[in-house]
Amino acid sequence: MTTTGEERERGFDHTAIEPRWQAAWEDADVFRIDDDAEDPEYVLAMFPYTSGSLHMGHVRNYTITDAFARFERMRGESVLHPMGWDSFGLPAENAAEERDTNPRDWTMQCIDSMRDQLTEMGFGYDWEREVTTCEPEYYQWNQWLFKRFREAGLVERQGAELNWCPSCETVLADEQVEGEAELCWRCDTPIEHREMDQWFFTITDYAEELLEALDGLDGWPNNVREMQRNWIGKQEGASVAFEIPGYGDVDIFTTRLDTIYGATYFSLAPGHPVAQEIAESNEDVAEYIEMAEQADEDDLDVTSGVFTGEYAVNPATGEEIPVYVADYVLTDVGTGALYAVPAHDDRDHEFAEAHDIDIVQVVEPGPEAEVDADDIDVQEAAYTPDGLLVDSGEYDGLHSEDARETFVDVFDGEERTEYNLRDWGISRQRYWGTPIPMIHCEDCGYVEVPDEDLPVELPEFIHTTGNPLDAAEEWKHVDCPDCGGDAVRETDTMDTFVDSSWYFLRYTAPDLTDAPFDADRASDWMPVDQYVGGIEHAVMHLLYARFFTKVVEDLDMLDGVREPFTNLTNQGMVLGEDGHKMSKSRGNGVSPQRIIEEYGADTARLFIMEAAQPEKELAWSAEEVQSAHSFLQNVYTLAEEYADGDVETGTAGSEAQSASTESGETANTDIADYVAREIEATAARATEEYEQLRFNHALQAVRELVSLLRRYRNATTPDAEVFERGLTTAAKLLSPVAPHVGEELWSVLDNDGLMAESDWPSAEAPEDYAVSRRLVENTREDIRDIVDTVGIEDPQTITLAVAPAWKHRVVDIARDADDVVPAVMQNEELQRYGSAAADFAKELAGRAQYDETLAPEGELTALARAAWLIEEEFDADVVVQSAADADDGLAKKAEPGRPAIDIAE
Ligand code: ANZ
Ligand code: ZN
Repeated sequence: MTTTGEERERGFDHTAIEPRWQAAWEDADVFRIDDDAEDPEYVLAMFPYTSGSLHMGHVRNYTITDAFARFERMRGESVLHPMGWDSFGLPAENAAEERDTNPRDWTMQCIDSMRDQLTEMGFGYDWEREVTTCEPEYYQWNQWLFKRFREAGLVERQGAELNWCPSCETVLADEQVEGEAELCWRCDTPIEHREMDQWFFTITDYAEELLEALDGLDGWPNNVREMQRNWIGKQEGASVAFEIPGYGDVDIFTTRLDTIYGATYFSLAPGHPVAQEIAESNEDVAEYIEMAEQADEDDLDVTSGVFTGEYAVNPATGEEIPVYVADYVLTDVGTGALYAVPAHDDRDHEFAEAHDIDIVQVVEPGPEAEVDADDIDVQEAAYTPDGLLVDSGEYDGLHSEDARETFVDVFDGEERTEYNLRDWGISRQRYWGTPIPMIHCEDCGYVEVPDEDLPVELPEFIHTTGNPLDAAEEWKHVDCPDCGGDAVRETDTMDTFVDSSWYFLRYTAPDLTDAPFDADRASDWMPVDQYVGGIEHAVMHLLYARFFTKVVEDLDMLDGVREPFTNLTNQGMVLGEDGHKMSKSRGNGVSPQRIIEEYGADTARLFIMEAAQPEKELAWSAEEVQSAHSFLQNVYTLAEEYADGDVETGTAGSEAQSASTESGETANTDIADYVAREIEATAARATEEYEQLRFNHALQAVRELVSLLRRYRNATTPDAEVFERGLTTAAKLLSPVAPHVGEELWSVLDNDGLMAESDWPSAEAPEDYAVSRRLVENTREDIRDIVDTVGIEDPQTITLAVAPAWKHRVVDIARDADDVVPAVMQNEELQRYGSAAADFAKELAGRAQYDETLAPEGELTALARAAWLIEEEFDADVVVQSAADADDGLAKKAEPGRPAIDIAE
């Protein structure tokens, strides 16, 4: 123990300690993980887009994983906690334009400054595993994987609607189209929609597995799983052919085959081949299709459509129904054709009203329905639930569900499952992304860039209105790998979601030059145990990452890992003090930099973790930031005072074990026991909370422990060993969240090495902790009640008498007995207590439950240990007695779990 003797200013200076410990961690390689580590705990935060500066959302996200990683590491786990950069994307191109630089230099600058900010926050990453997606060392593997996917039949060229600026003659990303009027961001010309061929990953091949496997992801929030289910949108239905004379049979897809008798018109998507065929000889239809293709999806309402003059034959009724081409029918959903039933579908109803089409009811509510059949008027509104068939020929009275089954055979249909999920279009007409490794040759068509020519590196950035890659003449023109003739490179780059679909695999071997990741290591290290990030990625990123994982497993690059993330946590939003989402544009932002400078990283981290559980919204509060800061200073000051010998300590009981005691005083054993048990219990509770990522609860426990230590010090001469253990435990439990202060405390308390590398406190709650605590709390509560109701001004002595053993016996019997009184009366042992036992049994019989209690000796000990708290609270002496020692009158009132209380003034 160091005693300086002289008074000095207490507290820590965050500007001094934080950089110091950051350097110490770095020197000691605390966060490095060896390649040969076996199945480490994989803790991962979604890597940031390289905007140049961290915002509070990042800080929150990364504090969560860092605290959890540190917790696991101290518990003895080897922990993989890497960080990288999602560094491709359009904003870098815009920034480069604005600043007259190029996306690469701009991005690298952003990375450097963000890396510094992360370090200043005290986040501990294995920087040797840093992954940067805009480096050819990384993106070459996007290209390589693209080729493997293509070989596996998972890459297709399909038409897709793109934004086209007729003035700039270029395709625009959605982000480059501005406002309702949809103007080009550069020249303000209204954009057009053009159908163009694009590269797609056929994620729909995995739709069923992506859906099914969601059930097994029980470490994921339900809402995310539900969002993915909806996104995949499985529909079970049937396809049936309708004949359109002159054009042959046209397959429709329906989920309501039971309503086929009510079909009063037929609809084709503008892109349906039969619609196109009709357009050849029908100008109205041709015009409509042209218009629909130009328009944005949401521009047309559901009533938009054109009658073709053709009719389709309803196979159920033999009737001819008019054929429309309507934009609400989507070309790539189902078969792109449907029969419409205005009486039972809202959309069809609206369309029928607008086009004056018949509405024929064929389903009515069954007996189990809440509405009466007579109250339904399908002319007014569609009746959409299942029911009983009417006006359906020989099938009247059949239930919808049965009809759907029956009709598949009757109308020669086929059961068919459809998904809302579309294939993943990965083509982007911009520079700052992964070049798609394809070459187009007039003679050979699309030819892959051979593996040995990978990576296809990005050429120098060119300032231009269109896609810089289109302007990179030298880069663009190459020889065809097949025939050697003149050919052109694909100038589209990949969606940046490709980068983030497998970066978590690359962390296993970030420098590997002959494969995207180390297959054995990845198979061992994956899946990620705890993944933390924003809810905005609930669908796209998480679905694509799941898709990639399944594909690479099927390509034998991974073994036995079909899901990437076992546990997922979406951190809630950070709100400004005004209660709105914190954002630059609102001006309610708090910059992490400023908080670090003013209060230090630990304060920011502690505030964030105490203010709300990770999934909940967090409202910024300057006051609470201040309070977090004070708490850290107070803990630190208490430790310093102890270290400086300003806390007078002694040794409890006879077994003097603390060599650090200088004063040689005797400390009260009961109190020391009490505090020691609270220390253990706190460690147990905090551990459990950390495991569940309920950091705020864990920290609450730490705060309680610290205030107990302070009371301990004020109430008596603390036992040195117990007091120091309390401080050390509090420091350790605090350190995942406030690691710099943790280290500082560790060294103030005279320990060697780093706290980050020390062991987590043992996490077993002491024996009978919960029951003892309840006994003490109830007793204190009862004393307060008595003092209040009786109006005792100045209590002198509080006597507590615990119940005798026989009463415990009665409770034990009551606990198991159906009929308490007879069960007690029949007990031989208890008979000698006569009417007292009977009375007590009668009293118990009226109660609903019997809490677990301690044996009489246990109660005596527990109350004796806690007597000091009662003495402190009521400023009175406390006497704890067994039933035998107590006054008869008092002892009689004692019950198990509820000592009798006498208060003398
Ligand atoms: C007849 C019918 C009658 C339908 C009825 C519904 C209700 P949901 O409803 O979301 O499960 N459909 C089929 N192909 C389509 C396409 N390419 N574009 C737009 N809609 C299409 O989706 C299934 C229903 O969507 C199908 O069932 C079909 O309309 C329509 F009382 O067929 B239904
Ligand atoms: Zn060729």
